[in-house]
Amino acid sequence: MTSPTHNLTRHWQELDAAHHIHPFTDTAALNREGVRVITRADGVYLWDSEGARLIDGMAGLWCVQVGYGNKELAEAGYEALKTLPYYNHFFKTSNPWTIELARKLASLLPEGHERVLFANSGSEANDTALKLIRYYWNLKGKPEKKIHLSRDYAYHGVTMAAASLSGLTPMHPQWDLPLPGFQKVPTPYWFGALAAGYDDMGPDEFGVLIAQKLEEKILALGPGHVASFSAEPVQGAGGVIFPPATYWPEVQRICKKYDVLLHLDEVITGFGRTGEWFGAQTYGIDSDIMVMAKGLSSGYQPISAISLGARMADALLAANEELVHGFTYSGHPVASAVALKNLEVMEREHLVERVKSDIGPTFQRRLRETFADHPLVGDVRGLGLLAALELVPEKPKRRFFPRDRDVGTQCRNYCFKNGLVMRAIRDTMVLAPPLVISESEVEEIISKAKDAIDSTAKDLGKL
Ligand code: PXG
Repeated sequence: MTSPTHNLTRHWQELDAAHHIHPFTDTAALNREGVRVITRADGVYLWDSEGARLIDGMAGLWCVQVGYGNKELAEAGYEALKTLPYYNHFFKTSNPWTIELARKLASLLPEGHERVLFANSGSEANDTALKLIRYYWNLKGKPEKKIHLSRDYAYHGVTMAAASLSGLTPMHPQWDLPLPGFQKVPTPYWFGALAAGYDDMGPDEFGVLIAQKLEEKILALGPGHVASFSAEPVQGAGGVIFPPATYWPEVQRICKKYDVLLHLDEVITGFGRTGEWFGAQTYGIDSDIMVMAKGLSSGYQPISAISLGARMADALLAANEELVHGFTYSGHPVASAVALKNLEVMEREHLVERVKSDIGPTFQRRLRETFADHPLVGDVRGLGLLAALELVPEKPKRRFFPRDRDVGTQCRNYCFKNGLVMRAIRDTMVLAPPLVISESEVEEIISKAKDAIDSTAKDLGKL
């Protein structure tokens, strides 16, 4: 490709505006502004076509665990492309990379999860999981167990079923969703509890209260009608919501009591983000079915997986019939080769241990040292390399700015201007950097984030 020049940027912006419709974007508005064209990346940095460098505090979309520019992953993909660029698993066939990947995942997953299916995205994996849940209850002679419960603020993807499962309400009206049979329960978002109308109480008490809302919902619907409860161990795109310690034990008790399958969405929390391989391990969650994507290949290739706990795997195999499901690209050899290499690199470099006991704690400590007393920051929360800063009008009140002030977007715009990618979810600023980030890069993120938050605070007359 020609080296980027000013004219090339304009050229790409015009072509993009003429032909490309963007995800989760007002494309008409973007076309007036002109898109930013990212041309290369290395480590934790991105460069655009104007030569501007950005430090990526979001690991792409929460996925680039090993950082950008890892040659081993690139070479693994190239080797597979040369050797077996495509073949499928439909005709009683398989390939070495997918087989090895399935085995590797079984060794990393929580106990009991010995078998996996592959897909190409988190949405497809969740869609598949819901089909398998429906199939399970049909096999068990309980076809009336069909309702899928999930939480407010959940993000599970965009297919018809995954969007129905999602609890971010703006995801529904354009498509007449949710589909029938999808119902929501509240989220254990303690920081937002007062604003949502709950009484003032500590996180532990709140965790139990919200778990019990799940129980109330199951009882109201009738346990005989409820198929599953779906949840992210820590809610990501909904606002980086860490559950109080009391929440997951209570949820598990309730799911067991009413025979409701527990479907864990590990798309963000999987592959080291919270300091263990999976959020299930961080929170001690015993699930029936898990989905993973993103960090599985560090985003280098589209690939996702669904793992089955013993109960579901046994039922599926005991059925002794064709599983009428699968994608052309399920277990793609190139994606599998890259994912396998990604897991090898993560293990060899001890990236998960690093998040747990080295860079993760440093990141968390430095965020708290820098922002705990900041006049605009009402909460600093996080674990491993996942964190959120709540921008609030008045601390320590746990109240929010009016939505139309769009303080988060204002802050995010300052971040981009300062060369930092930090995401705003409502007025919650979110960080999830690559797991290979160094201490000095953490300092760079924190200093750029502080500049942006200071500038936002000044605009609001708070500094
Ligand atoms: N589950 C979770 C928990 C996710 O975060 C998906 C499923 C869907 O994965 P696919 O591969 O179908 O996109 C996700 C994806 C954001 C953002 O802005 C987050 C996601 C995707 C796009 C944007 O935070 N998460």
